[in-house]
Amino acid sequence: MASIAVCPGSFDPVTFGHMDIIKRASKVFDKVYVCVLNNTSKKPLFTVEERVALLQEVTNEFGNVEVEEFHGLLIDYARSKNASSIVRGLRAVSDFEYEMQITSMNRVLDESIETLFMMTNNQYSFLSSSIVKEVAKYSGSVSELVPPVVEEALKKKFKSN
Ligand code: COD
Repeated sequence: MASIAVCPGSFDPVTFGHMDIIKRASKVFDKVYVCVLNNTSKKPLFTVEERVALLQEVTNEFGNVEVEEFHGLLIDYARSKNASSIVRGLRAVSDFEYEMQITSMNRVLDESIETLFMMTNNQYSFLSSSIVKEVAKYSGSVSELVPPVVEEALKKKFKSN
């Protein structure tokens, strides 16, 4: 039976930190679904369609990765894909409390789907979409943090705002 995982997130926008987790998950699982979901505590800069398009472009090189959007509960999406696992990245201790909360809730909703954590690559331990947006907003260079296509999209977004 094929091993299937979901890498969920807001991806607003996708960064090298996200890509590192997706790439590593794609080596562990036969199939990885990257899913753009709504995080009610965040106000996104990019539309869902824009986030999906950027993710598709930058994960194209990984043959077993598919990008989709879902409007609903992550656990329902994972179930619909027959996924055995949800893969999340962990950065600092500050990520832990939030991750523990959503992992516990997801386990209450369906205990058969495991959440697995991958430690961030050291070089991306400080990296988040929020930091990228803040630097780009004030015209700083984000070329070390995101792929060129995302850098371009950020430039356009802040020019038109
Ligand atoms: N290094 C390693 N990992 C990283 C890095 C980095 N530099 N940056 C981000 N990551 C990881 C994050 O830890 C996360 O695992 C993933 O990449 C995505 O990150 P974000 O910030 O884009 O995504 P989040 O945390 O906003 O995603 C939250 C969800 C959208 C998954 C969540 O809100 C959700 O499941 N929403 C749907 C409704 C639902 O089911 N809620 C849960 C029930 S309580």
